[in-house]
Amino acid sequence: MARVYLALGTNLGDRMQNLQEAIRRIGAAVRVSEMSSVYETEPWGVASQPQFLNLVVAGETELEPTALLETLKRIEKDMGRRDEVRYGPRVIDLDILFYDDQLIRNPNLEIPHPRLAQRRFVLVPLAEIAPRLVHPRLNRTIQDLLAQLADTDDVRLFQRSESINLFLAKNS
Ligand code: PH2
Ligand code: MG
Ligand code: MG
Repeated sequence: MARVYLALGTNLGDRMQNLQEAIRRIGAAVRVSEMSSVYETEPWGVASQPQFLNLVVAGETELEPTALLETLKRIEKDMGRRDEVRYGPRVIDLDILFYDDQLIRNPNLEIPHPRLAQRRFVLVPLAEIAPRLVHPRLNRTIQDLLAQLADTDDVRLFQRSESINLFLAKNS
């Protein structure tokens, strides 16, 4: 059993609905035990696109890293994601941030996620659920990484995690 942290992002269609549907589907592969609030965030990479909603979840899985990656890609595809512009708009994006404290670098998968320490839209929700988690490559806590971060892009609380939990409980 491995402990994993996943980042979710969406900026097309009904964004809250996309997050809820993705979390429901992820539940078949990962027993989600923690969930951050939802944040509305300035697009990073490609500026002229809608604002994103982002959140982070943590949970336990029996899947190996590559099997987890395949599962997440399958969910993205099934939810209507198409091959698109790098950093451009998307219905749903599911990224593996951490898999236990494993360090993985191959052409298809890098864990920890290579850009997480540069992104406020990941570090802010991650710091909400795991401020003292140590990044196993950088050997720094999430709250340290956030405190040192240069990225000043806007990350605003959109919906508190308690209300999402209520929504999920109602719909499961
Ligand atoms: N995802 C991207 C590109 N840019 N910007 C924000 N704010 N949030 C994202 O999730 C995001 C992004 C590609 O994965
Ligand atoms: Mg991404
Ligand atoms: Mg991705």
